[in-house]
Amino acid sequence: MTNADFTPRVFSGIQPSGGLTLGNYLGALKRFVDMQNAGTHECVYCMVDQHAITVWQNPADLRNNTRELAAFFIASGVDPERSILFNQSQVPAHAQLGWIFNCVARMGWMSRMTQWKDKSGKNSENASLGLFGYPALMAADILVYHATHVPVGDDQKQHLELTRDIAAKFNHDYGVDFFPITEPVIDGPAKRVMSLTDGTKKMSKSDPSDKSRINMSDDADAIARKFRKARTDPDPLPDSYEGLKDRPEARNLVDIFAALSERTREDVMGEVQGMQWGAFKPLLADLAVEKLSPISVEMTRLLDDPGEIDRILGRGAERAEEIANPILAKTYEIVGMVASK
Ligand code: AQP
Repeated sequence: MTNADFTPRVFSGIQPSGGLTLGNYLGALKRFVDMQNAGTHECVYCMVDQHAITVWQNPADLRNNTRELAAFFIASGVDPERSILFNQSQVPAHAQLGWIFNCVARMGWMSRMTQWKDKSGKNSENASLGLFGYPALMAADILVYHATHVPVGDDQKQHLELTRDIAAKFNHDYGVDFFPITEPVIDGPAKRVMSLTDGTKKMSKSDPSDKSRINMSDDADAIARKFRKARTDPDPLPDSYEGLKDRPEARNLVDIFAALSERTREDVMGEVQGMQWGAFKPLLADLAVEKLSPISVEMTRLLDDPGEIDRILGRGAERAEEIANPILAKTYEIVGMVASK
């Protein structure tokens, strides 16, 4: 079988660990909406609460962050009728397939994951077993839907390669052609949004400096201030995108502008070439406020009714199970588990 024999299906997830950034929006959410609206794939989107607890989460915060993330999805344009939207813990098939993949993935593969090395740091003896096993659960999140495509930011590339390795090893070991070899979808100008204070580092919610990122909760003043203060070099914008090759901070701001305005980098360069930062930064700030403010206003409105958010997620989980449970049952059968009830 090739991927063309599987139903075209997108899966992606975001951790409800709080502190959503412009990186999450441009690298993930906005592209989830684009894939939904393209109408070519069935789209399954998940708040991966079981991944979030691989590092400590205060229970009350986890509950709030899950609802806030659901509001972020919906306010950004994910339609819970057209896409399937739910939180991971409510579909036990993820964890059940995750266990099987724990037995397929090799220790050596997992130890090479750069996110494991970064997040466990020098204190890996004290990191949770879940943090180490995270990529096997992520493979299960994807493959329990036989997802053919996964839109993610560039930082998730290695985990998707591991997902492909797990699928291939399972298929090989059991002599089946059961799991698709999922294609990562890592494209567009904002596949890796960088920090506003250091163009060589990813924009991230865990950066100690709030100035390094745009939070989805930032108001217009904060957005304008952060872009105004964003680190750049003294030169004006060059004539072409190639001219930004060795200018990571400048390139990042142009990439953000292109992604927010849904234009190509070349098109943007045609407009802004030769500009000084004093002229470009306010343009960028205005654009960001124009695009992000309606999302945060809508999030606030949705969060006024958490019961309705829970109802939407519950319905999404039921729809997700209709796809996931038969795939899990077939996996058990392949593995040799006796279906005794
Ligand atoms: N800076 C980014 N640029 C592009 N895409 C990004 N993503 C995250 N940051 C960027 C994408 O957002 C999705 C959700 O990722 P996650 O739930 O794993 O969140 P995260 O990667 O933990 O977010 P942070 O801010 O990067 O957290 P920390 O600081 O804990 O590492 C993914 O598709 C991811 O690629």
